[in-house]
Amino acid sequence: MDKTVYLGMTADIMHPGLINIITEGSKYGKLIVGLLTDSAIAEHKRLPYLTYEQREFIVRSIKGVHEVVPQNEWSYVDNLLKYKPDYIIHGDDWKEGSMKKVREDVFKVMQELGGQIIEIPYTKGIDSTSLYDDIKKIGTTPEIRIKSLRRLIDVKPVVRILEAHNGLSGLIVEHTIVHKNDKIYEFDGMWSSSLTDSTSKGKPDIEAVDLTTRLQDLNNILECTTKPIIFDGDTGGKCEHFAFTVRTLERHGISAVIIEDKVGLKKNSLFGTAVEQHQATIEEFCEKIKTGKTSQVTDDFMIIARIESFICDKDLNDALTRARAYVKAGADGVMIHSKNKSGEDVKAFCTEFKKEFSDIPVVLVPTSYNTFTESELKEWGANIIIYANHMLRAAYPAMQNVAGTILENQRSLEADKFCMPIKEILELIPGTK
Ligand code: SPV
Ligand code: MG
Repeated sequence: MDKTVYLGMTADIMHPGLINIITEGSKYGKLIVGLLTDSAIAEHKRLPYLTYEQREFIVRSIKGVHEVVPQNEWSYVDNLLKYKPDYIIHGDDWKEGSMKKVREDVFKVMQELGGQIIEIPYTKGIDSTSLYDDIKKIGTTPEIRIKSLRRLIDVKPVVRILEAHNGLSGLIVEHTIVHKNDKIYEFDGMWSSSLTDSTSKGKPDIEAVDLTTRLQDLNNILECTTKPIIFDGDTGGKCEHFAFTVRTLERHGISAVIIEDKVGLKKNSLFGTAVEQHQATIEEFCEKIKTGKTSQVTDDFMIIARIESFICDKDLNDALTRARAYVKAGADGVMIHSKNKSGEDVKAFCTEFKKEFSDIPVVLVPTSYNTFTESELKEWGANIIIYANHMLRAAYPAMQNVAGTILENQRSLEADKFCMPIKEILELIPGTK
């Protein structure tokens, strides 16, 4: 009987190293490629550029591949137990780093199964991580960027978004990575916040900064990042204007707009009832959602309805009634907002809403109820979590401190320890030299 060989791979960007390992593996028997699904990859690496179906089509056509099967987990264990291969083949690069634990588990299972492990020298000089980095430098297209938010919602337990208000903060969201417990944590995308866009221009958050002005900052972010962007559309303005806003955002490759059900002079929600805030009627807000949905050109763009009932001191019933109407009007998701620290109102909403609409994404902005972790919010029913203002709030005290230190000392020596070294700031942005 023919021997079988198992090879796990993502196979997003094809390169000689992958063909080499396929050729080597097929020398030992029938090669089964365990192709990692998007959800298997999502918590460990960036989502592949190609969909599972596209990757499967490519791999299945490569000489030496006998069969392609889905690998639904980052760990090989389940598939090894299922397919019981005589061999597993892997590059020897997994001896170190984040794949070490995966390798240990493979050794245990293969020992139980009486199979063998073939480790071949890793093909130097070319690998998908450095190819990814090269592609990242080139950037992305509006079409790919728009689609990426829906793909992330589909495969990630929760989509993690951080506010960015200029190119530099966008770069931080794009590149910050934390390695913890054999996993890689990074932000999935950016929030273009009305609060931080206005504040960074010295203006109040009252829709005084117009779309054209906000697009200038957004363009800088688009220029140096590839991750999806969710745009804070405030109230969406007049229906007639919202139709243009939707198309403009779409053309720029923005994945979603969130509009809030307020009317009149909009004030920031975190003031709560300390300022006058008025909610739109259900009918008028539904009209706006419908206008947006009929205006968009692609199927990918999302219009998310933000419910301000708790901000305006209304109850759960009001929030749920609105949510039902907004979904019926075509909203692709809902955001429920609150400034209550306990999180109880938001949790109750999520629980009830998800009973009726398990497939409609829920967005949370846990600025006030910030004691809850992402996995707790996910348990409530959150699909997207937005850290809505933290980059600007972090930057301002740092700048204020430096300004004060210079004034106190009448020179900048003492402030230097709070500043990035000149050499580092000069080299911060690739391509500066
Ligand atoms: C923003 O970031 O501008 C928001 C979220 O709309 S909040 O400030 O919490 O209202
Ligand atoms: Mg806002």
